[in-house]
Amino acid sequence: MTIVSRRRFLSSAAFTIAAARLSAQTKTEIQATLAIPATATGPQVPSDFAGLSYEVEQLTDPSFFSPNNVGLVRAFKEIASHGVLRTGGNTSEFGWFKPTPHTTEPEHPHVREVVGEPKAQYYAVTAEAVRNLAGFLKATGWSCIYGINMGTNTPERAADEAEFAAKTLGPSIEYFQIGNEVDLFSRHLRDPQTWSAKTYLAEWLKMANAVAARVPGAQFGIPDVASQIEWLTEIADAWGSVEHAPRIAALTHHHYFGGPATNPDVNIPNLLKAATMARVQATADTANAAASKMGVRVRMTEGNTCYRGGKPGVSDVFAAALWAADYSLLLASNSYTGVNLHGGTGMSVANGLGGSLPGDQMLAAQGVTPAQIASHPHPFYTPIATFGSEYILEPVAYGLRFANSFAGATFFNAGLTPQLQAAGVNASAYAARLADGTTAVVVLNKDAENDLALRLDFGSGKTASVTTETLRAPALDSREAHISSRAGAGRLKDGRMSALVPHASGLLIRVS
Ligand code: BDP
Repeated sequence: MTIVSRRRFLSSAAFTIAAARLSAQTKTEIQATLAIPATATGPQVPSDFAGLSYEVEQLTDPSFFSPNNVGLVRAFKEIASHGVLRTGGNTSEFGWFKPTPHTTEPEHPHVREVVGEPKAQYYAVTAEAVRNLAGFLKATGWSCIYGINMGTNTPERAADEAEFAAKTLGPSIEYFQIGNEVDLFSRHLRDPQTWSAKTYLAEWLKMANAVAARVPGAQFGIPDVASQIEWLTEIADAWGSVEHAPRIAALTHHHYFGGPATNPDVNIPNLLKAATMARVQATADTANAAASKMGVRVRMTEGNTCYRGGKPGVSDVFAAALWAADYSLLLASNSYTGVNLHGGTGMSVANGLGGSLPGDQMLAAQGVTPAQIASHPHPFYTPIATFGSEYILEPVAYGLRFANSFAGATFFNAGLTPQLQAAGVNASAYAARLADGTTAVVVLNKDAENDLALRLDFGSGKTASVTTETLRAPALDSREAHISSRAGAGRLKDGRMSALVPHASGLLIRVS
């Protein structure tokens, strides 16, 4: 039996009371039977499905994404042996490429300053940082989606940076992403009277074509919207009449459950309820319709539990692990090529949000001491937290890691989740044929009270040995997560087996 764990203790009185309440609820057991089909006809999950998203500002410290930053290299590999790092975020609109130490900062076009929106503070991306990133990606076995400033950049400078990045990173670049959350540019970077999917596309094409002229074979993700998913539809509709269309690798968008931290609706019950994943599904339906028109797949390039830096007690607890596993598998089962959970250092994310995190202000207003505040990861949603010189996997990263057992798998088109919900338990289930030919089922019991007594039917006559993995913690609001695996967990009898999935836990069953 192997166990990997993340344990940090609850520190504030408020959380302790909440924990007692959540774990004192009475439990019942709900029975359900799931039949697993014999042939896998659903979407194929890329082997590098798992992803993380970081701010471009993170590159201002060339020692961060560096092969010498062994703690971070190890943390990435603990999440997935192959994954995709995306650089972007609010700070990407203020990044400028500095090819030599003597290059002076250029004039930055297009800036409007708006109260409440991040101030224009510019970040130099040096050649050294890009070279170190190349070494970091080699050391981790990951590749990257390379984010380029659109908000305050020129086509020529975008092309200079892309050319250097392509040369330096080689096959480690999956594709370029020009612009972050471009649907929000009307708030702070462009004229709200004229900004639209149409004006965006015209501007984007100039930059992308300037890049493509200098980087043969360059591919792009587009449009990386925050929430206006209809922009994907508009772009797909307009695409047929685009002359000299650059090569598109994926349609991209973001999706956070909610936010900001001060919003009382951002809480554990809402995070885990079925309607939360129904919203993810609705977004995926629109995105997929647009993508199939363009002959590409979709990637969720940035998302997490709670925007504007996350919410303590929601983003950094075990509930976030169950959310992340469900979110990732739901998108994988919708043909997404991957999911990038946003995070990084507190400073890099705060810089993109006007200098501070609402979650910190919330804790301070509750009288939480500075030492207790510092015991939380910053930003609160980050999958990999920085505590001094240590990199720690947070519960949300355990959810991504748990979902990553489906990397390289092919889904059975089974529709299992509605069957569990119909039985009266708030749980999700996914089944796939794994890359090694074994059949796997993941059940995420997000129910705060009900245990799930599951009967699985893999088809009569089959006998096979069973391996399990569990994702669990003492309570939904525990600041910890554990994944433990057990080989020889049982055998199928005439194709059938039973399993108990306790409330607030995940179970992976592999039969081979
Ligand atoms: C997105 C931005 C990212 C932020 C994040 C947040 O792309 O830079 O850090 O949301 O609000 O809007 O936490």
